[in-house]
Amino acid sequence: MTTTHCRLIGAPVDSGRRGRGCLMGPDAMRTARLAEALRDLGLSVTDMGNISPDDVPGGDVPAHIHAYPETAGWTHALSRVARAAMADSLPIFLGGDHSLSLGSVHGVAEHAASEGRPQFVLWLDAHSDFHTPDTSSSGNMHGTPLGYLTGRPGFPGLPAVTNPIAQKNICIIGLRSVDAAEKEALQASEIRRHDMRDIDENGIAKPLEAFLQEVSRANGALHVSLDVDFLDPMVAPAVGTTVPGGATVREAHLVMEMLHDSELMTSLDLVELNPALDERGRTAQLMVDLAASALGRRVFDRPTTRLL
Ligand code: Z70
Ligand code: MN
Ligand code: MN
Ligand code: MN
Repeated sequence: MTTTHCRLIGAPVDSGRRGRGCLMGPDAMRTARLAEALRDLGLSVTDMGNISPDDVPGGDVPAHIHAYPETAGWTHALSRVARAAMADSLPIFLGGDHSLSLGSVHGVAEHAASEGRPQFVLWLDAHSDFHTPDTSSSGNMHGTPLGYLTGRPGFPGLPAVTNPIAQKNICIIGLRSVDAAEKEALQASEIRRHDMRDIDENGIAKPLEAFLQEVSRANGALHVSLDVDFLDPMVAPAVGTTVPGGATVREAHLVMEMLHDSELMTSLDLVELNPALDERGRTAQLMVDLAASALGRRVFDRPTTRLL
């Protein structure tokens, strides 16, 4: 088996919401020894350092949209870096708020299209992030990446979405805060969505396994976007948008372990970590430990993978 090469790409994006602090996320995860944890698993790891946004004009969006040109600049830079990194590695994007994924997923989807593979996205989040600038009531662009990536209109000045993610290729797990406009659009879409009630009733493994089967059958590329607020704020306090009732440490590790067993994950975002709100670095450490599980850390090896 070939050694996985991981590229850590720091993207201190702080323009996707009004509160400050996500720009410290990449260094908090470095401090929690992300690179070392992955090397301990036998992976080769290159830390690319932090990237910077392009200088672009943005575009004509509603006046209440916060810092649109800056987010547009990040999207252009991230898309380019993501696409390049896919050529020889499994990129891990260290955020930064969730507007980071406007660019990271745009870039990985272009790479998948160049290989003739369908792109799939697993969105682990309390929120659906399916707004467009026109439907957003908060004006925060971190609530819009799935809207943009599926090709919804209203994102002037961002890279053209020439390879939109098919709605049926997206699975959101962890939902417990969805705005009215998003709910309507989601219900009219083919996006797979699992709220916390669904997880409580059926467990987290079954919906994930069904989705992974689809990715496998289609020989798809799989991008995983892990928002800190997927987790319960009791275990992951370092996030601006806390919503009670989130995933447990055990549920989150199970998701990550199943992802590794599936051998399907091709790229990963770790987003929304706000170290200014953390307690002695525990949320940063949890994000690092979850990434390690996704890349193969185990208590004990298991004889077969779930997908076989
Ligand atoms: C809300 C909005 C959001 C993340 C919060 C919240 C969006 N729907 N996204 N935290 N990651 O402002 O649009
Ligand atoms: Mn490839
Ligand atoms: Mn999010
Ligand atoms: Mn969220």
